[in-house]
Amino acid sequence: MTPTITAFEASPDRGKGQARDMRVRWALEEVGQPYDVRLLSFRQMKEPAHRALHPFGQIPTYEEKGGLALFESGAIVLHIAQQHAGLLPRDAHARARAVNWIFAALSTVEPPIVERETAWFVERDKPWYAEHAPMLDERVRKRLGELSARLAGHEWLDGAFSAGDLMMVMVLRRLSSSGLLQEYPNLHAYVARGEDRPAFQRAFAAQLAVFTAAAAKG
Ligand SMILES: N[C@@H](CCC(=O)N[C@@H](CS)C(=O)NCC(=O)O)C(=O)O
Repeated sequence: MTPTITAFEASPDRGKGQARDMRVRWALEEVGQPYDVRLLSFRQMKEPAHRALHPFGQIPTYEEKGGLALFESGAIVLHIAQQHAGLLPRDAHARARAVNWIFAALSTVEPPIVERETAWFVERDKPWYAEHAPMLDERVRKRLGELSARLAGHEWLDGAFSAGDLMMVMVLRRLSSSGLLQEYPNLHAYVARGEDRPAFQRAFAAQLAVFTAAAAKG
């Protein structure tokens, strides 16, 4: 059975591929697994039918044969990578390290990026924002500097491209319009390498098509 994922009916990022269904789409494209998409409005995301799948009323979710339903982009990408060849190395240690990088992306690199983003959305008109913003930038820079040092001149984080890179590239892409990523040329090039992958391009085009159709409808 073709798995079904959920995504925004009209993504607030206007098709820039920042919504987290993009992580799942990219993983499915990398392993060559076709998928269906159920589009949801913000109202539908908070209704009981969707909350039965996602306790926090968010996207993405993932459903597959046998009744398995998952939420959390990290858990979904990991599941896809475990079910199909192509996103995790065969060697047990290398596989564990790739999983390690998924967690690093989500639990160590993403939080300061999201904190910075959230402050911009909800606090930028507040009197304290001008003082707070440089501190948030510094927290992001700390992680970028450390990650940049580890990546050094390598193509990917640990050998061949893996689900760990997929997640890290997706997390770093959140900084695309911030100018911060450009301060670390190897990370900037790393994200560009991820975005150049044909599977990324297919996933990006698919989510953009959803936004374009929604915009045309008005
Ligand atoms: N930790 C979750 C975060 C999910 C999340 O924040 N989803 C956003 C879209 S990218 C969402 O549904 N936002 C709407 C809302 O929270 O009401 C994951 O990685 O899947």
